[in-house]
Amino acid sequence: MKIYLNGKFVEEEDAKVSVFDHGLLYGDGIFEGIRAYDGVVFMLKEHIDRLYDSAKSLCIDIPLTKEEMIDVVLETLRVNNLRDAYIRLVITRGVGDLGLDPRKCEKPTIFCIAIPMPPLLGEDGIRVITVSVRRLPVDVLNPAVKSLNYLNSVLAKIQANYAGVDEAFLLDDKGFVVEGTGDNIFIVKNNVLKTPPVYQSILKGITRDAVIKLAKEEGIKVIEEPLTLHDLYTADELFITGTAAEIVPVFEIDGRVINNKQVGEITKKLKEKFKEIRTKWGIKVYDE
Ligand code: PXG
Repeated sequence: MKIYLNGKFVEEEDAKVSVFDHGLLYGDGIFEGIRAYDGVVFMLKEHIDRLYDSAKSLCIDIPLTKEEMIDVVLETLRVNNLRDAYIRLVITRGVGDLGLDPRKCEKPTIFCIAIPMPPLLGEDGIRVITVSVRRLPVDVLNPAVKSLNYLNSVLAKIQANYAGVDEAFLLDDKGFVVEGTGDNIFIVKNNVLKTPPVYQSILKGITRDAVIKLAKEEGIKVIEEPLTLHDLYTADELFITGTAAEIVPVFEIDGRVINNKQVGEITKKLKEKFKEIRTKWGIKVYDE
């Protein structure tokens, strides 16, 4: 496996970063998780736009243009001969000293990894619990910034692991359900698709955006509004979306069974539609 690291492709064993890198020392950096399906990088432009927005927010000056960054992703797939892959693109503040002042870091560290990876949570319905760890409020550390600080999600995942379930849902500081550790949440109630709005503490998921667009194309009404646990417990259908997990139905939440542990009609439709567009909405890796 060849990995892009600061302008070069190197073998995995040579893909090393400094112990003085502020990405490692402080979680000071940003990333994207991206997928390629049959030689097309799904919504790559949207991922790159979100990456540069995260960078702007954290005052990280990426020394590549967006077009050059797109080429880094495409080239990483080409040198590894991959058509289907999960891609991790990471930018850190760079190498500095043992103080957290970012002015000590001269240039960002950039790396890109591409590996074959099946859907993260499998293909079946999953079990989730709501955990006591809350999502960070927007005025503390805005979850819209896809930063290398994922401790909030890691702590939530630890609670899910301890409870023996597949995923954790987090509430915001007001008690509304906002998202999973690495995924957005949707419910279906009376044929209406509902999901938390971006003004709540959430990451504006690329898969979330695609699902909303697909639903609208199918004539399904979509409402972005704050959701309570009661809304989830009494939903007709419940599912999560994310690049790593894709679209995954939830069969059980906090012990409440959803839709008799069957994949709901709207979830099924959206999964089918997603399969159709995932090789179309994106950028081609190879000339064919
Ligand atoms: N919310 C959060 C907090 C995320 O981290 C999503 C939603 C979904 O966004 P996309 O754009 O992927 O539809 C994410 C995705 C993992 C993992 O291991 C998840 C993410 C990143 C890295 C790993 O599940 N983020």
